[in-house]
Amino acid sequence: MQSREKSVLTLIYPRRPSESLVLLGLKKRGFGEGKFNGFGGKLESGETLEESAVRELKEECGLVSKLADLKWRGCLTYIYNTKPKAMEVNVFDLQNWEGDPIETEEMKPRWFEHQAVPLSSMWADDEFWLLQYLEGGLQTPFIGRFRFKNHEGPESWDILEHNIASLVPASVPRDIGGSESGAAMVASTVSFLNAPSARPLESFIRYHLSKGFARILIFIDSAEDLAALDVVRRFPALRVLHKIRGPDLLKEQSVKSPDTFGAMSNFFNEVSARQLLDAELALQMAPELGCRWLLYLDSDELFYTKEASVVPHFQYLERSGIQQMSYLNHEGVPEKAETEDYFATVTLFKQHHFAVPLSAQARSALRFWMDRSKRGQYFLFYDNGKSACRTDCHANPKNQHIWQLPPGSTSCTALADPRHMDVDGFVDCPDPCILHFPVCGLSWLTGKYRTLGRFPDKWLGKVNLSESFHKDARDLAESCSALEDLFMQEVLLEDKSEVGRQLEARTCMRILDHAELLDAEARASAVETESEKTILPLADASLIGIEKGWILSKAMKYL
Ligand code: 8OG
Repeated sequence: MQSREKSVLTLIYPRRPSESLVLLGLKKRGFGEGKFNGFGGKLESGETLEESAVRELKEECGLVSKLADLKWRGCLTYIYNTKPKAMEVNVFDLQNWEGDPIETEEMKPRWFEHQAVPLSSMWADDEFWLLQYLEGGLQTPFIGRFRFKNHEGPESWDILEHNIASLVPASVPRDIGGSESGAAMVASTVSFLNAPSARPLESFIRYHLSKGFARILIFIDSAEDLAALDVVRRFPALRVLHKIRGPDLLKEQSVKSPDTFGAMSNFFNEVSARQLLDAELALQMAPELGCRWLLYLDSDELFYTKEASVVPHFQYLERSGIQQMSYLNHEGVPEKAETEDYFATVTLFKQHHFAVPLSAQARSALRFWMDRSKRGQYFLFYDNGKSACRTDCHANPKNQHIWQLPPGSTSCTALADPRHMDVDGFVDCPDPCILHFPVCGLSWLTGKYRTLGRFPDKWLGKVNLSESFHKDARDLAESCSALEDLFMQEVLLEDKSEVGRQLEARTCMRILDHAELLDAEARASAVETESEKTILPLADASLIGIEKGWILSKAMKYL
């Protein structure tokens, strides 16, 4: 299973709405020759999306636009059965410009009244949305996806799939200012310097944007990380913001978060210290950007929901007076040794142990993981969930997992922790949850520990790191073959019958929709999942005393 590569393009419609006029151009050569369309094209290397739009507009019809006058309105993905790459086309509205349209080598511009737009001489998808958009009937922002039989010739009229919809309007403030109910921001500190590719960052952003997060804020942990920078610049600046680690950010953080800055100043070489400062800055920026909720994630995590959008969930929290909500995290299991993009390819997850049924089958399936791990671990990484927090409640990040709220605030959790059961704060919430994809490929494991270096035995000078996979990987990082052995032994699961047993016992679960949303060819593995389902009998989830005790003891770390 592989994610489909995408070219990023722009498409600009200069308009005079009061006169119902739109400027289109007849394409004189190349892709789309003979068709009328808006103006735009492919991003060139080093350009931002908006810079590219301004350049294409000038080149194709001579109009000069300011960056700020371009208004991002939506994103359309085009797949052609005859082309391996998909096209991700960002649609911009433009109502202010300088100059008059001129014919160029590429395009012959012409004004059209809306009702006279020549749909029969345009790309076939346009009849599904363009007039509605121009007339204000399609609420923006919108996302769409079209599959064509061919990218040229008569078969380019055959649309095999079409789908276009407005994003939940509240989720994305059209312009800066004003906070909408349910509007949320995802922030993350990322480093792809030693990584096999920056494709997962692209998927991280694309996934959260299409799930209705209003803004994504990316802290690029090193100014040398050009691959990460290149990715963030290809998304609309209205929704994807970034900050780069360097003197300016350091200064901003020292001014805006003097306490945390002072407390962390001896630990800047530890990624956790930098993350704490970034999370705090994100919390300060979010309300200014119209976001009522903040979720601070790592770049190997997705905020998963089966629903089309996260907005109704955050609106529900608002109505319930909840200021912080902690979600269960599930841990990805790679079934192949290498992947360029773990988000698009990993579909098997160990369920959080609080979500594992208390059955004999589950006990034996948990044993499998603990026996193959040198440190007897079921999860190889954290199991304390991640939290979303209201941005107006004066919280401080305790760590990357949870926020410290002022007294009187309401925090709830989906983690039914028997060690300190918070009966009032417990909310049964299997969805949304966090999908964690740690070291989901051998080169991701080696890259991660090369980047982390020899981190100290104490976290931020205080908390002792336990003997764990994490510490073992640090100690083995110098030797590629030792890391490979660790990966084969403790991370990778190639054995299909064991996968089947884990699914049957419901320790593991198969989730496909994130991969499908990212345009991976997830269907092949969906078929596999079907057969997994049909061959295997349903798990016996009845509660048996000894299993219940064993699993709860495991959860409480007594075993
Ligand atoms: O640089 P060039 O002119 O080749 O860029 C193609 C332009 O056409 C760009 O603005 C995006 C737009 N475009 C496609 N494919 C499709 C499509 O299938 N439908 C529509 N409406 N526009 C398209 O590249």
